[in-house]
Amino acid sequence: MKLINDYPHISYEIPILPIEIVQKRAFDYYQQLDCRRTIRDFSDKPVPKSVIEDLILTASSAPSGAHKQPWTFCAIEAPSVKTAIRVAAEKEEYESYTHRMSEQWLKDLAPIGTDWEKPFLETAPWLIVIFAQATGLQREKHYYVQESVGIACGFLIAAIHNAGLATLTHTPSPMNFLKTVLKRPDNERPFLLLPVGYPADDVFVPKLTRKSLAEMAVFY
Ligand code: IYR
Repeated sequence: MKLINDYPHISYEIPILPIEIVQKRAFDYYQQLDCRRTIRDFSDKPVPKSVIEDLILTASSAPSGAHKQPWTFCAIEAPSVKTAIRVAAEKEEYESYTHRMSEQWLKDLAPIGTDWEKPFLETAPWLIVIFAQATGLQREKHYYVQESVGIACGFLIAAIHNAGLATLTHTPSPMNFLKTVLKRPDNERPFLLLPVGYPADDVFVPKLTRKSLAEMAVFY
């Protein structure tokens, strides 16, 4: 233990693995995450609350600006709350799909096959709504809020996949209704909604390819 600016710092070590093991783990994790797909049809098969708690704890291990941890995870299994969210989300999504989204946007979404109907908001056993805290409850400064919460959501999506469950990054727009339905305080802004559960039987996903390394990475 030593003090830096009068704050305690503890010694930290990660095991130094043989390079063959590092290579294998890097490749295996790529393969594992590369199997992840967004699904839109969920089974109602239950998922224990303890699993959701562990997934949220994993998300909350993400780095954040000045370690302010500017996130709130609202986990919903109550059918009445899920129904309230579905009704409000579909109202907004209907407006978006019929009036607000541009021709180009609708064209870009056509291969994915989305529409304004969001049955997964009631079918999935859990919804996790992630809120970003613009400040603390007493207006304390928070830093890099979007980046921090985005990283935490990335951890969460990876953890959900690793656990053998599925999710979907749902961003109803506008999504301020989530703040009302979930009675969140003024410092919080809705960031993302993730239904969590098992895929329905016979799920289909768009036939997509991912960019090659050469298309999306530059080495110097
Ligand atoms: N939020 C809408 C529309 C939507 C937008 C994008 I960009 C997507 O990649 C998928 C959907 C919806 O959830 O349907």
